[in-house]
Amino acid sequence: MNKIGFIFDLDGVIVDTAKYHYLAWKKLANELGFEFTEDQNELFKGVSRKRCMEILLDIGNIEANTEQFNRWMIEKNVDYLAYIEKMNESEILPDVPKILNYLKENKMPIALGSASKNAKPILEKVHLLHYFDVIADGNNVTKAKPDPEVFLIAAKQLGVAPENCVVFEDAVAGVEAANAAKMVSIGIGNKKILSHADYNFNNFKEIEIEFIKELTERR
Ligand code: B16
Ligand code: MG
Repeated sequence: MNKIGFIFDLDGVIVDTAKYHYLAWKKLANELGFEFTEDQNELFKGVSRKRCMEILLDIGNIEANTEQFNRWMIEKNVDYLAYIEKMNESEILPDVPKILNYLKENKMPIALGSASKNAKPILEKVHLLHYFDVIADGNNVTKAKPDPEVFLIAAKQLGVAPENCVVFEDAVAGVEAANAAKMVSIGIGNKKILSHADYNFNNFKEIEIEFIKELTERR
């Protein structure tokens, strides 16, 4: 078996925190006097907090100075953290532990590659933090996905060449980032939307251990 690094996105891959991001952004939008729909929330997936704030203000046609912009971002995050506080193992997406256990048992390096600045507390809440050798997240990066920076940092910290890394992603920007990093991209979710991924699965229930084994043997 070759040494392959496995990099997991967080929101939409390990847990579905998008619903909490949505509720927190919606509350802010409503306070600012406009609606924010679940469809619009799709634009926020995999996108940095700052960029989300910019898109939200565009939707509401609102101009903000830096002080307001930062204050609203903090407000949103405080509301989001209240949801995170209540999370537990039941929110882990189906069969994620099956893959993590297999990788751990076979001593494969595992990293998180997420845009979130709240990644560590979320992994702690759902009791998955101990699986990860490396956490690359919104706190380490200067350039958001689709820039490959977060995945390249993860690979470097794992000590694995980018071309020997496999990325699990649910967002178009994330798949593009993995491809730009010359990593194997695995799209989790709608195949039509994630058509640029090297492989596609609707969820981890569809991923057989045999497939993971093949990835480690082929490279
Ligand atoms: P935070 P991922 C992303 O997570 C979310 O999909 C995106 O909606 C969010 O804005 C971003 O994290 C930043 O999150 O506000 O917690 O720093 O998919 O990259 O794991
Ligand atoms: Mg995601």
